[in-house]
Amino acid sequence: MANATRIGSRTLPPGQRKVEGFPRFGTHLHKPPPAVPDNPTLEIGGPALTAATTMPLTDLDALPRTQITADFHCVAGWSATDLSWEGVSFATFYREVLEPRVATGASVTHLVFRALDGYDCVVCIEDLLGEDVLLADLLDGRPLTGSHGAPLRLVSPGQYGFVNVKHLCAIEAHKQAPDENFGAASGLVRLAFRLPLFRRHPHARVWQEERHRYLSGRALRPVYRALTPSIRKLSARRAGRRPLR
Ligand SMILES: Nc1nc2c(c(=O)[nH]1)N[C@H]1C(S)=C(S)[C@@H](COP(=O)(O)O)O[C@H]1N2
Ligand SMILES: [Mo]
Repeated sequence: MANATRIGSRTLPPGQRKVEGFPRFGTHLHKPPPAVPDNPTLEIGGPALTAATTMPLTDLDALPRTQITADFHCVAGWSATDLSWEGVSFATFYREVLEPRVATGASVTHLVFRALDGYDCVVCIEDLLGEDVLLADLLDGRPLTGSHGAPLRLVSPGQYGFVNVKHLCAIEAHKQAPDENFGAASGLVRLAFRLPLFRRHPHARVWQEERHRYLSGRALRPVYRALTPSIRKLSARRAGRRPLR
């Protein structure tokens, strides 16, 4: 699934429905997008690395760039089609930035992606090294807006939207599965994400319909779908447009 150029029918993964455009969506709900610092950075750290470091995002300019066109699938059941992303392939970033810092004898199993709005997500290393996974700073040729993750976001089209962390500010490398923090926007949302109903699937692959850690993705379709309109409404109300520069 490197590139969403489709041959034949325009299929969506099981249980997904196409939406028009690309809505702002997420556990940030009613909050406006976080402010982007003047000189944005990425904190690089975690127990698998020898030392933590702060990397200015401008350091990414030294790495080769990649462009993909892909559909975007939210676990709640909507899909936005034909989005064009540009940035640095995560595999390249891993090879050039993280791998040289891995402690001798340590092997990285999970990465934690943290965002300026407090959101985070744990992702297994094997799900991140495919050609279609990007640290993206451009959407349809323009710098990411506040709605879609300025200044930098993870894009992993083969995994549900919740893996695609917006507003990245830190990446941690771990030697074993870390605890999930559910760093969502508000106390209530944080509580909700601790409920069994929302336990994230560790791989969250869209074609396998891995919507949930324990429950069948298919069975959950109507539940998640029922929540979608209210989340969309809340998220849209405070959607901002804060470009990267
Ligand atoms: N920082 C941050 N990233 C996030 C979220 C969030 O609330 N905060 N929500 C996730 C969810 S559930 C989805 S579906 C996508 C939505 O991306 P979009 O708002 O660009 O459509 O962002 C994901 N990444
Ligand atoms: Mo989502």
